[in-house]
Formats: sequence, structure tokens, C-alpha cells
Amino acid sequence: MFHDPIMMADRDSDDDSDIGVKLETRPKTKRPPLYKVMILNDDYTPMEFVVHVLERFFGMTNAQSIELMLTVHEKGLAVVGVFSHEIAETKVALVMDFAARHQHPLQCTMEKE
Ligand code: TYC
Repeated sequence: MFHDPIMMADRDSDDDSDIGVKLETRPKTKRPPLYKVMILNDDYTPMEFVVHVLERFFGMTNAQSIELMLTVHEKGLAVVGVFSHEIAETKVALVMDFAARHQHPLQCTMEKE
């Protein structure tokens, strides 16, 4: 009876072979980590330049850029966006290169969220 060929068509119906087998309930779709891109305050970079950077590289309006630049000026730093590792790295490199080419000490960094 245990391995009766008639019962074999329904393999799990009576032999307890599924004890201890946990079926996966949650799909394993791990999201990639996200990274905060930040700009830091300094005493020398002109306010207008920072506003231009925020418009040019982070797609902000002039009003949004002025507000965020003033937040950085007052608080020391602010998150300007959250991106995948590759996009964050590219934004940081573009901003740092743009600032250096204009001889401003503006710093842009990234950090895992
Ligand atoms: N503190 C600068 C000034 O007074 C302005 C500034 C703002 C610089 C934001 C950098 O990320 C920055 N000219």
C-alpha cells in the first residue's frame, strides 16, 4: 500500500514526504540599494553657482534650487536626490568636475541610504 502504483499518481497524498518543507511565500525580488547625493556648504562657492548646479544636474526649478541652496548655506549640507549607485556616482562626478572647472570648492558626495 505504501508505494502502491495506484497511489503513486498522487505522490504527496499520504506519505508525509512534505513535512518540514516550507513553500516560499515571498518572491525574492531584492531591490538595489539607493544612494543619497548631498552637497556641502563652504565659504567660497557663490550662491548663484550652487543654484545653477541644482538646476543643471538635478532638474530643479529656480525656486527649488534657491530654497535648497539656502538650506545648505544654513545647515551645512542637504540631500539633493536619491539614486541608484551608478546614477549617484555619475551625478557626483559631473558636479565635482563642473565645480573644479570653475575653480569653486563646492563638494558633492554620496552615501548609502
Ligand atoms: N556659503 C556660500 C556663500 O555664502 C554659499 C553656498 C551654498 C556654498 C551652498 C555651497 O553647497 C553650498 N557664498
